[in-house]
Amino acid sequence: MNSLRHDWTRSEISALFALPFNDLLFQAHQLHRQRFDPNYVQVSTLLSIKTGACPEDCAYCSQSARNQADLERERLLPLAEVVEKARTAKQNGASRFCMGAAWRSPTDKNLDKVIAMVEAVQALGLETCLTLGMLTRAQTQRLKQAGLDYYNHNLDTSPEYYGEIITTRTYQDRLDTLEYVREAGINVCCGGIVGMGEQLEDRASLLQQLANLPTHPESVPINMLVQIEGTPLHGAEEIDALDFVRTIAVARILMPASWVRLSAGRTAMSDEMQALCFFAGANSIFYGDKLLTTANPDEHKDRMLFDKLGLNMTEQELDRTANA
Ligand code: SAM
Ligand code: DTB
Ligand code: SF4
Repeated sequence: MNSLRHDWTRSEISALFALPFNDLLFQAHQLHRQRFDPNYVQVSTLLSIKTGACPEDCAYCSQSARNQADLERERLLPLAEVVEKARTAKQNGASRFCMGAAWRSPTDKNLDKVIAMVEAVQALGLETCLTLGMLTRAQTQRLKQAGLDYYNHNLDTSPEYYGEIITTRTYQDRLDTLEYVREAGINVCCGGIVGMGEQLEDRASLLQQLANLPTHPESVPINMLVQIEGTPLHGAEEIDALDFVRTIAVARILMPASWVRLSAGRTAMSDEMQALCFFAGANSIFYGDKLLTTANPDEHKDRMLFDKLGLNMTEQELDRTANA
């Protein structure tokens, strides 16, 4: 099996994007089979535990106080409500529960409350994931002690395009938080968004940033922009479906041991497009009818898709020799 690389050059990545589609998908799928059961898709359910009124200016986001999206703001949810939602997610088949908050960074007081949520969700037998914005080193240590499994913090786009999307925090701020999460020994979930009007080179550059981190993120969410009225990116040029599939395939090739998550944007994708994404190496999704503030396909729809494709949400014993 190939060893993991952290020295991908831009021209190598651009060459992958330029491959004939069949050659790219074949290469990605072969690599996928070497390390993963190709018929298993891990499912996580999201919950927004604190919604809206965010001081950051992310141009895609419904939750930024600077955007004009029609959104009901909500303070930090009570513990009991979070536990109830997590219990339902588990009953519906989720293996991980991800809690997101519209903060630039959590205060230590808020972190205490979130830690109680992590402990309660874990006690239900679910893996836990948080996305709360920037963290300090000390905060990551506390989350590790609480037993947090994953922290999601996205690079969002290329360093070159970043200034068009966010001005209230730097790329380096994001890299710093990712470093603290990694140092603390929490699994890193880090990816980005495509379909924000970026060029193909920006997608190559984002994937280069991710693949050349000292350790690949264990989970790489590839979001397709959910266009939200009242945000600056409403009306942005949409990404071509096959270019989206190519982005998944290149992520799989650059980070062959990582879980590649087909994330936001699935309500706008056909079954056929999602099937190609799974073939290209996507092996996790968000499951349940809501992402943070926007719609996701409901459980029934996803179960039908999984049935049609013969995909499982439950991990089976993998005989690697049979898949090689
Ligand atoms: N406030 C925290 C932060 O930004 O780090 C955590 C929550 S934030 C909503 C988590 C991620 O969701 C963002 O980094 C972005 O990649 C993704 N996201 C937000 N709005 C999106 C949209 N409209 N379409 C696609 N992805 C989106
Ligand atoms: C990620 O990369 N995508 C998720 C999760 N991490 C937190 C969030 C998607 C949000 C989509 C827009 C919304 O529902 O507000
Ligand atoms: Fe705030 Fe996160 Fe939305 Fe940016 S992406 S506006 S930081 S909630």
